[in-house]
Amino acid sequence: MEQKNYRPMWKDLGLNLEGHDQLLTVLGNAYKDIYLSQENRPKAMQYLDFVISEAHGLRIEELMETKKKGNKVIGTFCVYVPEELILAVGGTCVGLCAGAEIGIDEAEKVLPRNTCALIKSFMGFKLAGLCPYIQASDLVVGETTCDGKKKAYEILNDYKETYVMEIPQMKTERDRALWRGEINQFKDKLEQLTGRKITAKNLKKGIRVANEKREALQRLSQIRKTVPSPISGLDALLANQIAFYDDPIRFTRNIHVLCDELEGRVKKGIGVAKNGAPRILMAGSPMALPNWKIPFIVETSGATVVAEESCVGERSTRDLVEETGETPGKLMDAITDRYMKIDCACFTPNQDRIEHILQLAKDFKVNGVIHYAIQFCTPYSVEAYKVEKTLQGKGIPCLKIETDYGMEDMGQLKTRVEAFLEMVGK
Ligand code: BJ8
Repeated sequence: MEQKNYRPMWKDLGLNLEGHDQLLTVLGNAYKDIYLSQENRPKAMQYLDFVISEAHGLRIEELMETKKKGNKVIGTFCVYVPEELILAVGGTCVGLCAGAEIGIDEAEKVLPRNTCALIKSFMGFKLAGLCPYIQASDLVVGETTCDGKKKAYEILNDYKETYVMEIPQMKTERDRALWRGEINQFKDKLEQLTGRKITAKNLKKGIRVANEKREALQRLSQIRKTVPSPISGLDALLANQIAFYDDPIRFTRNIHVLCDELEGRVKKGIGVAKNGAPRILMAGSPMALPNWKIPFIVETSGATVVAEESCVGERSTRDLVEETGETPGKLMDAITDRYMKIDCACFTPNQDRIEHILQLAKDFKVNGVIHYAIQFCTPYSVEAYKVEKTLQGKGIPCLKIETDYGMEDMGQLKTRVEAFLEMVGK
């Protein structure tokens, strides 16, 4: 099929066309090398391959179409932003580009060099004019999670209106009250932006759509508990990454098609890796699209990643919003409670996260845990100490990795991962 010419749309969006062409070439080649070279992929992955191939084309065209109808597009960087409220006003919530080493030179003009790669990436994408999602967004919603993000949003706001939600740092009743107030204020902001009221009816519908997406991803996660896993960690990670920007209803439907196929594989005992391949849990910082570096190293070294304890994974799909409330207030209470359960390392203390890691290690019958922190991410790299200590206490091997989005340390990381896999495989 001939590729449609999206250049006029990209030009209207104010993208840097030359840089954007280069970006698409690099990403296309990386996808071919990392994804399409995998053997024994489920057929239903073709849907996700298609979504990736049209991530800057058809999907952006869809966003522009919905905007023409008066609907708003809201860009986000964190799973704390409640998608349910955005859906309630007929909006679309999209995760913004933050997973590639792009526009770093531009980013480092406004940010210190020792800023985490995710933050440098989103700033770089914006300043270099390479992210069509931020260009298409009517509003960016940030959050006061880590210090780096919080301060970077002040700078981002000079280039794109950025509304910031205050996330508490602890989980006491007082913190819940603060977060409940933030949800209310966000509701007011959305109503003002769209001129539409949030009602019990549209909010219930928004909650259902977001819950259904989570349920589909939970089903996918559940299937990966099987030994051997019928899907690679790379493919499952891709599903979790695409969840942040595909149309939620279409995405949910297609994840169920994938799960049907995987359940068929399970019945026949078909796995993606050799029998006895080590099963690995990845824990830590989120892997935003197209950050595939560590799972690629792990899986090309003979192991399978069977779960992600991450916001691009279990942390954002584990909990549903209770749907029984009959007023907007009651439903927002339920949204507040659901989001208060997110165990981001920005919270203190954060014992729930340690418990979740132990539970996942048990449920997914893993041979070892790789703790991944994006370089210069203080919350996750500091918390790694407690994670490792607890796992060691339970006799579960743990490898701590800190890295950025660059490829320079691939060889060194591969050596460390291979040594770890050899150890856990014994
Ligand atoms: S709820 S994990 S998505 S904040 S990697 S920018 S923490 S220095 S991404 Fe996150 Fe929300 Fe938490 Fe999840 Fe800062 Fe660390 Fe960088 Fe991070």
